[in-house]
Amino acid sequence: MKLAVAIADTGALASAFVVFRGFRDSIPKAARLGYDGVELALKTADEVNPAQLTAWLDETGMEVSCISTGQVFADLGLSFTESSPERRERVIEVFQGLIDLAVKYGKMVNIGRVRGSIGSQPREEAEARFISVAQNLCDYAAERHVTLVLEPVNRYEIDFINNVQQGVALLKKVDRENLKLMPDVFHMNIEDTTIGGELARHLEHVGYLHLADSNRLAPGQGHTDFEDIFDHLASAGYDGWVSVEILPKPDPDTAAQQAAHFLRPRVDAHNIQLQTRRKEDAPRG
Ligand code: LER
Ligand code: MN
Repeated sequence: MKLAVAIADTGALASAFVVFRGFRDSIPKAARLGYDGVELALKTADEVNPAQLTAWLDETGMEVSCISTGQVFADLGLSFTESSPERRERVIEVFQGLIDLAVKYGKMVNIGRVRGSIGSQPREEAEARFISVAQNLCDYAAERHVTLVLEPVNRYEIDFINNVQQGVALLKKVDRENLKLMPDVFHMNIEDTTIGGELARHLEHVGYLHLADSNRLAPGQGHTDFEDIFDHLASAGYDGWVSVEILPKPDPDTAAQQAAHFLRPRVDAHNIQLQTRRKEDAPRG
């Protein structure tokens, strides 16, 4: 398991849901706090200068965990369930650029609110449009060894795919191996029957995790039971990224520091548990 924090560059909308802004400063800052990587919130691939980004990553030993796409929805106003074919073409084009970038950075691209909503259209129509765009992009991504991760988001933000079970059902309809889920425990606290239990039950579909406490502050600052979540992740053997996506409160530095202070020891203990189990399970001889 590796630990990341969500960041955007300086030009991102104020609504971009990240802890730090400005790649140049936040990558070394996150490294100093003990994170293994950064999740990049992008709108289009040309926001990144690859030579520059690679230099900042190499200098700090950091990785990109995932490219997140909330700004494709919030800033560009695009979504997979759009009724206009031209606008669906445009979202495919933007995602192809982000998938190309992910080949070098993280090998993972998220689908959050950009999946779109049902609104007043018949559910089957919206779902069929989502499936067609998702299949098209999964096939493009598979050739490049990139995985797409669909994030269930709570009902107060969107009306399509609110919990993990709904996410799994849609994954089965899309039927592509490189489409996984990105559960966010903040949304799960609102929508799912349990958090740890649901994660463990559907672990084969989980590609990535967003962590925040019940109040969307740093883990440890609310009432989410992270001991239970980590116990379930350990017994199910989760070995992917966990990424801190929290409100930058009381300020970005304090929030990122609180999250790292709470999570770093738990991630390290989790990795020791996985290693020990692997040794015990290895054939003797
Ligand atoms: C995005 O990862 C997310 O969790 C959404 O709630 C942002 O609006
Ligand atoms: Mn999230």
